[in-house]
Amino acid sequence: MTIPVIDFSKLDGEERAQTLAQISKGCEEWGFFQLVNHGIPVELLERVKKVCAECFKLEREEAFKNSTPVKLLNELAESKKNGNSKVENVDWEDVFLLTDDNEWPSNTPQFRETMKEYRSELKKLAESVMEVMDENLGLQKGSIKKAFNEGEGDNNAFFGTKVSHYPPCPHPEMVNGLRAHTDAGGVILLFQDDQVDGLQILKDGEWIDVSPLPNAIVINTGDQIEVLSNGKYKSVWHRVMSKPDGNRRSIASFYNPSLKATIAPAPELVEMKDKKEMEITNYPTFVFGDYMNVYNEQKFLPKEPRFQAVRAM
Ligand SMILES: O=C(O)CCC(=O)C(=O)O
Ligand SMILES: [Fe+2]
Repeated sequence: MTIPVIDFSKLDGEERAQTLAQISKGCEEWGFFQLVNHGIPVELLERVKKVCAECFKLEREEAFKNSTPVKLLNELAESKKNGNSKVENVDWEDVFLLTDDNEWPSNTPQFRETMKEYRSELKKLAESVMEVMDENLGLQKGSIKKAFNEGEGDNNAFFGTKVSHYPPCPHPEMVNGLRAHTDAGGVILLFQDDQVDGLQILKDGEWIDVSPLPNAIVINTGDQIEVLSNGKYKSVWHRVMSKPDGNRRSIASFYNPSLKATIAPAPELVEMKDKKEMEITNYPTFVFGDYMNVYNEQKFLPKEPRFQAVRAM
């Protein structure tokens, strides 16, 4: 079993209907799919790989060697009684976040320019993907973007880019690269390593590899798209395995609601469902910032209690 691979350029031609159907299936049955011919220039992707690899070497690697996961893993490996145990509550991952207004790594040549350009392209791709979701869900064009941008005052949707490296791990059986979770936000666009795998999704009770496909962008939907679509598009559990060889790079960009946005199932989808099934929606209405407060405490737990917690607020 492999996650769907979809040629995004075919949306513009004779095969538009089939492509919309493939994306619909990717969203409904998988929650994850890979896009090829997505319009991001390969030349830009090559520069992104280069500056991120250089940035890790120059500005991150040394600190990772002294990081908490490395210390905890060493302690466990050296202790006599490790048995089958695992290091708890940490991930074998080096991470930093790029947003429009935080501090970026500044010592790697071309890093800032390249990643600014990359983020601007990825944001456009996110908006195109959301428009396809609007269309497939039978919503007005721009509905998802509008829902994410609502709220008073500073009402912009949040677009963040998380640059991760998963360095080679001496005891992969003792620590996760990233523990299993569903993503909190909206649409996630992942540019993963060409060579080193490790990402897996849970499908019908089985963990499936998201195998590297050079220069593809992996799309997945977070908890907010599940709510907005009234459960038609489920956010899917995924995790990253640590590996003995290779330093895996992954760059995840998140198009998330503004913290002030009110998120709820789209009324169109609730009405249709009610008429057909005479059933009230299972999803709450809440402010996204409240959801994030819960998520930050419960990221690695099931999402249902998160929905219950914000319903009660
Ligand atoms: O590194 C990856 O492949 C996935 C990262 C991820 O799931 C996340 O940052 O939420
Ligand atoms: Fe994730």
